[in-house]
Amino acid sequence: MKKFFITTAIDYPSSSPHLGHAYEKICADVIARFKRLKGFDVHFSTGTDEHGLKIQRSAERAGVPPQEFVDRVSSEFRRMCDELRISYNDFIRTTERRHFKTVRELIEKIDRNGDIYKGTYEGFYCAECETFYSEAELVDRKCPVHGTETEWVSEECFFFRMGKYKERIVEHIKKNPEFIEPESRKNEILKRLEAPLKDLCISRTDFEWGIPLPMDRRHLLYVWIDALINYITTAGYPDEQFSKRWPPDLHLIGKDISWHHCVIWTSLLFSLGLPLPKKIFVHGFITYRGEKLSKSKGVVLDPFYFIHTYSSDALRYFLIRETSFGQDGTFSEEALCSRLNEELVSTLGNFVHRVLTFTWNHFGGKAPAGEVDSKIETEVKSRIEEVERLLEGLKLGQALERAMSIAKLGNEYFQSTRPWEAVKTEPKRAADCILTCLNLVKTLSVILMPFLPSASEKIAEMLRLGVLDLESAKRFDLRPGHAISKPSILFKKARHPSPPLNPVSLEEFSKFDLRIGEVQKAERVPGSEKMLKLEVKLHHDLRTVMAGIGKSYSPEQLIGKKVVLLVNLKKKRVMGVESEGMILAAGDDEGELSLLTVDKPVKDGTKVR
Ligand code: ME8
Repeated sequence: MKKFFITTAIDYPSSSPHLGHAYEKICADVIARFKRLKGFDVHFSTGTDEHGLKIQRSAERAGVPPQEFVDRVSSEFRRMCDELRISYNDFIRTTERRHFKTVRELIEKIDRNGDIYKGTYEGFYCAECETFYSEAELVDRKCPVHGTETEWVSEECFFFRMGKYKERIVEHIKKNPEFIEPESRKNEILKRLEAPLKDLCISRTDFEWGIPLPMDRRHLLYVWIDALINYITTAGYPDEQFSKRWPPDLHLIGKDISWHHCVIWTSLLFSLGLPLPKKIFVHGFITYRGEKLSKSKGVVLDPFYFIHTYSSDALRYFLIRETSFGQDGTFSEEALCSRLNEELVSTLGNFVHRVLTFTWNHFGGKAPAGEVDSKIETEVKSRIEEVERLLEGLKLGQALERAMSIAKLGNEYFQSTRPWEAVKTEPKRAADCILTCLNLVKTLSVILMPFLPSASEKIAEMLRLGVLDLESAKRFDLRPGHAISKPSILFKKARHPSPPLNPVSLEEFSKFDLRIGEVQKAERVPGSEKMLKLEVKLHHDLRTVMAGIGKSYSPEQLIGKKVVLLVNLKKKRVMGVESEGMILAAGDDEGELSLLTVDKPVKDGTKVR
């Protein structure tokens, strides 16, 4: 079996994961799942980068010991991967024993090779990206990546002789055009390599949270060296499996860390005498309203919110389909919602549901005795081959578009063959159509697996099929008589998020007279499930208020409740009753409502401000 070893960056668990982290893991997962479908023995690693100044400071701010801090935050990263259905084989944490062992052995080896020496470092350091900068690299004396203040460092440290590998690195990049992709990123690296390559400071003595150097335990290893070595640890070093897995076929990383991988990592591997990765693919950034995601700027997109609101498949679909892999991509909840409703619900979900319910209702849940349409079979085979080519070339968005075009083709074919009419007049034509469509659905369950694992599994279950490989997706071999399960819905339509309203001034807000009142009486309004007629006591008057909360509250539950009432709303007749205000509740029209109330005793009639 051919092997495929793919890695993502390991994330800093200095704060909760954001959508950029999710994006990278999803892209890697699409590739890993595709390779498995093609029969490769895949090792897919991801994890967290847990040492260094940035983590130490985050733990201090949280007031907990660093180990306790990283245990907690790393588990959030892992949960994010699990909820996104990331099919990693190893979730590596750099605070694990196995990693310490590898790091120590390899540092000793580099030292024995004569590539480590003691000296004095003077320069700038950005703790946000854990990177050293020369004065010339700073922008307005700030970090060129984060725009934050850097720190002046002047201390005795150990150096790695990175400079001596410069010519070999340049030669390797030039001789192997597929080593760094996309091309623009490769050119950036080559351009930077035109300047002299300095040796790298690889130790610090002014913090505590890291791996001590074997040759002098007062020095802690520079966190990037510690982090990069994770790829060797996860490959199983020094066990036998290491030699089978090494080198990585693909390192997937973001554009801010290409130098660390293409230059620092490459020179470390040269020093260690290990083969280089076959490819470093540099992806772009997910941005929001034109801004970088950044906790300090308050631009944080929480992946859990999108997974729980729209499903992990919908988020995966959106991020892959909306971006061009290798370039930056813009996130918008509105656009996510549209793609879910228009493409996953109306195209894919609709096609699968139509075919399976038709089979269930008209053919007793079994594939009918018909013949498959060979033109459709040939067309689907060629589209799958196209998806395969695009995925091999890491054109993830285009590959997904082509895979979804098979569902579109299915809908068009179903619509033009009109089996709902043919079943009465030309039963053979209806049987041919449904058998062809069932095979199309089978194809989709396989080809969509890398992108939409949950939906694909659900389709395969409804078709009562086991795990299939890519070759089987190209064959229309689902035969007459094959029994399916009762169909169910694949994707639910989502409501569009409410757009933010125009800003209001305090003066405008103060026009709303909101008061606390107590519900004295409550009764249902005949003929309506939703409407309740309430009597609400304010300071010295009693208001009759009609409230559409009858599906979430019974009249009995409301007696004695303190509610928030808009008292200066114009009077309005509702179902024959004059309503003198409106009570406030959270939720939408159709879902569960929750009344706004107060959490301390407050006199009736008190103003809400
Ligand atoms: O750099 N969009 O960790 P990290 C897309 N620990 N990707 C993004 C992104 C965004 N908005 N923001 C960050 C580190 N990333 C190191 C890696 S590897 C040996 C050590 C990507 O948590 C970023 O480019 O800052 C990187 O690939 C990954 O998320 C982790 O970033």
